[in-house]
Amino acid sequence: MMKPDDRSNEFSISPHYTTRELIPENQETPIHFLRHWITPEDFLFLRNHFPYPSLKEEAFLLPIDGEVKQPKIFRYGDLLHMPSRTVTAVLECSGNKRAYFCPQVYGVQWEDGALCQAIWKGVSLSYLLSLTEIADTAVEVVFEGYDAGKRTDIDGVFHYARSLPISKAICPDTLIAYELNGKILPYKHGYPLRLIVPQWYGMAWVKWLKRITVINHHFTGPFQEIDYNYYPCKENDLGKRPVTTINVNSIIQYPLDLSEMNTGTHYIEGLAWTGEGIVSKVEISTDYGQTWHKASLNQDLSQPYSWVGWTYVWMVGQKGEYTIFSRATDTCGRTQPFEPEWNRKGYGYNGIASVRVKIE
Ligand SMILES: Nc1nc2c(c(=O)[nH]1)N[C@H]1C(S)=C(S)[C@@H](COP(=O)(O)O)O[C@H]1N2
Ligand SMILES: [Mo]
Repeated sequence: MMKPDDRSNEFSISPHYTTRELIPENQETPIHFLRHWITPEDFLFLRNHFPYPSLKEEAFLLPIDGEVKQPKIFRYGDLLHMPSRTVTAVLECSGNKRAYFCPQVYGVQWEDGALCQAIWKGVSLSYLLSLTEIADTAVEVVFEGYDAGKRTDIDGVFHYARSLPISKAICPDTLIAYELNGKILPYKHGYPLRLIVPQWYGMAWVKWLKRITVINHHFTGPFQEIDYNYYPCKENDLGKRPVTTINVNSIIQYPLDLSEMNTGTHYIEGLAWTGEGIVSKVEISTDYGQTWHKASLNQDLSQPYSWVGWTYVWMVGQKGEYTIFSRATDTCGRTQPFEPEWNRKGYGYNGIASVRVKIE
């Protein structure tokens, strides 16, 4: 017979020990909180596959070994004194906007707020690799995090781990970061050390770095080979390809969806970003895409990996219900499509953004 207190026992380990600490923390940022050029720490989204790791002293040692001529263990304190590099870069989860896929897909139902822009400071990974010297046999670099746990699909306990091809690993702006927005990297964002991979979706930006291993083959960990691949077919794995660079994308931040507004002049505002080249134009339509009008890009603060704010002055005299579309294009000629490619795990959504407004 079930005792009435059976369930409460689960939680009686400590009065503060609830399931909240056992499940990974995932939180998005309402897009009207993303109105700063640099997202303040308190407004950063959080994406975790496992509960937060507890860090011991080893977390301040970073080994680099494998296919290198001089394996080394770098101390956190030494990294702080090496030549530093700073990048302003967009961080977007590849599952951002997943909730908008039709038909719907399983996974964290992110709307548009798994996105931020921050200033990341650290040491170029290429600098560290120049000290360890990469062997000719090297193919990829694997980054393992301290967090670990079980998965729902395969047995075993896994650390969060991802790889980069050598070509991306040695980009000068691929960083081992120790600072975010001018302060010590916050614990929830990977303290003490985290990988920064500008232009790639967030899954590549491994937090709580435990070790870096150069390997002579393709890495096949589950966060590389199962997750973070586009599977365009529902029934099989045909067309499978890895998720890498960020798709060209935009959001409308003003007005918010389903706003009521007066006739007159309105400043439609939002953000646009891309992972290849830079954003070359943003266009707005208020007639379901029949006509498009260029928004002005506020490029004063622009940097190679940053988002760009845009504004479109809309003069509306006619009362009624409208849908406003925004569509960004980048210098590589990529444009947001009406229908992004559906894929089973719901990555890379970049369909034209829209909000509905009522003019009264
Ligand atoms: N160690 C570790 N690194 C990780 C993850 C993780 O679960 N564990 N999640 C990744 C994913 S999918 C994203 S989108 C970003 C989110 O970074 P944030 O939580 O700092 O916003 O971290 C990446 N790095
Ligand atoms: Mo992500």
